[in-house]
Amino acid sequence: LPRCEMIKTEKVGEKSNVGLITFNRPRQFNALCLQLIKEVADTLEHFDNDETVGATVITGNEKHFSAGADIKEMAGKEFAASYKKDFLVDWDRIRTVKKPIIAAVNGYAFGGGNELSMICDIVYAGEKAVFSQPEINIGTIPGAGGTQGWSRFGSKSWAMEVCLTGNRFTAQEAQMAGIVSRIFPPKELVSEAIKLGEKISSKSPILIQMIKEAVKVAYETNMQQGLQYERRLFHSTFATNDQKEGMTAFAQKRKPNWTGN
Ligand code: CO8
Repeated sequence: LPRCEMIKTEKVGEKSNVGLITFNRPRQFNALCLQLIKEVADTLEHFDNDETVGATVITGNEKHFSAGADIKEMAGKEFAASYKKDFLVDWDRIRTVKKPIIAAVNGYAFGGGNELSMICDIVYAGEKAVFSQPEINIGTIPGAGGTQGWSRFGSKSWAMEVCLTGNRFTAQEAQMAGIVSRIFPPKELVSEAIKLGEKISSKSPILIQMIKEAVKVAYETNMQQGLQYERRLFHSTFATNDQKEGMTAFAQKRKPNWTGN
């Protein structure tokens, strides 16, 4: 695993087949400085290349998932340097991770913190989670996907209200909006997310990768192109060993033995 200072990284689950990334800047409420985001991207890429890992959970602590971009680091930025260096470009590395990522959100998920959870493929929240895009209150706007995520995964009305006001929303409201799938008691959240990761890790890795790719296409293209993309991937499953194994095992009434090929 890459050496990290701002996050804790480990392999968890009964078979050590789930990656776990825990933000570790509690005094800064897990604010996402550039180094922290780079460490998250490096670790996710590492897990993508580790054949023993099938999914990764990202979490903070019980009070704070993350208070967003590190405002002190960002305060002095100028347009030209931000533009030329494409500030936030490391976020694209997180968007292109192939294996499923699960966000386990307890406490505050503000600004970039919430945007990071929306890049994850599945979001589980603790009952006391609080979601907000407060950028409007500090002289900027969401920059890591907030306006797009709330619109595409939620709705126009939610996106506008959240981003225009900086208001805070509960886990229940975030679930209603569509950006959270399940809510758990805070103490059970991370273990539930890990259980989900273990379940995903027990499936065929190549088929899991195809499913993530196909679902993501739904948010990037129209229905007709999305259906075509899905059907082509579906056709390609018949070129895999795992399709042969899965259907043979079904007929033989036994558990499939996935190889990921
Ligand atoms: N950045 C840097 N430091 C922070 C941040 C932050 N986002 N949030 C909290 N801290 C620090 C505080 O400065 C303070 O440090 P210190 O003790 O050294 O003064 C410590 O954490 C505790 O904070 P508070 O004293 O304010 O604690 P409260 O319990 O009173 O309030 C809040 C907690 C409500 C979370 C409050 O701190 C707050 O409003 N924070 C800012 C939230 C915010 O505006 N986030 C959005 C940032 S903008 C953004 O994310 C843009 C997205 C662009 C892409 C992302 C790029 C990485």
